Amino acid sequence: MIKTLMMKRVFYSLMIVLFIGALARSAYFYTSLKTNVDALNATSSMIQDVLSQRGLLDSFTHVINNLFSILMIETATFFASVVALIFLLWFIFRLYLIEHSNALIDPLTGIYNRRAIMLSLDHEKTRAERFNHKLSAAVIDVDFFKNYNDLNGHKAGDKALKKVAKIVDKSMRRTDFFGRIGGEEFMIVFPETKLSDAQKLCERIRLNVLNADIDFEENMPQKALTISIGVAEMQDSEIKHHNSDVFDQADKQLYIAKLAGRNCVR
Ligand code: GH3
Ligand code: MG
Ligand code: MG
Repeated sequence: MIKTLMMKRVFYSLMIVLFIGALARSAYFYTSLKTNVDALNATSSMIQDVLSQRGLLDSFTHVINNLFSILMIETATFFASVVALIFLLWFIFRLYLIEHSNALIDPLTGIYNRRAIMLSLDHEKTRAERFNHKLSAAVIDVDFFKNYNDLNGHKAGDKALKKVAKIVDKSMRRTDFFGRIGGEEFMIVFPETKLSDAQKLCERIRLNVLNADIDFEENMPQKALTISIGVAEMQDSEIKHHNSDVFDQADKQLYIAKLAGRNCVR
């Protein structure tokens, strides 16, 4: 009985202690929360007070506006730089293309210049040697062209040279290379072509020039502007000993064509 009473007293005492503890804890929590909220409110109203003071808010807005303007200017500058860079790259690329074509194209006729056609010949010689293929070349010379110039003037001579180059270019296969080696002389490189085939192609080219309508050709002694062509095929000895190249051989053949009376293929 006494034990039960004692137990009850301990229980009630414990409950009272717990109740007082919880009350004290709640009071502490309430007080600290209230203090924090008050502090926050005080801070916020202080900021508002500071900002709403005359001039301060204005200068704050001004600073924000300035920052925004700077951002806009920087963005615009960035895009302008990108556009300028793209334009510059395009310009450099165009210059490169012009320089590149100037280095390889003859300005009068628009076909390969001497440098380009000689490079093509060298390249094709190496290929022919490597794969054991045939290779032929032709040298073309306009007949009595000094005569044509003397009769019709240098300007008409230029025009006639352009026309001859155009006719030859149109008469060729797309796999062949054609260039002006200087003055009124041209060269064709025929990859993978034996001598007899190259001669047939050259005969067709000669006829096309003979039959074309070229200004003032009726004033020429032979009543037409004609070409002579020397053709040669690359020889094994040339590959092995690097002597007398196909170009020299074609040039010799051209000389023979001239001696044979011009307007012919040899
Ligand atoms: P051949 O039949 O023996 O070849 O006689 P040709 O008169 O054609 O040969 P020649 O070498 O005596 O004269 C070549 C002429 O080609 C002389 C030169 O005035 C002319 N010529 C060379 N290059 C040009 C050019 O770019 N434009 C013009 N209009 N004439 C040129
Ligand atoms: Mg000549
Ligand atoms: Mg000539």
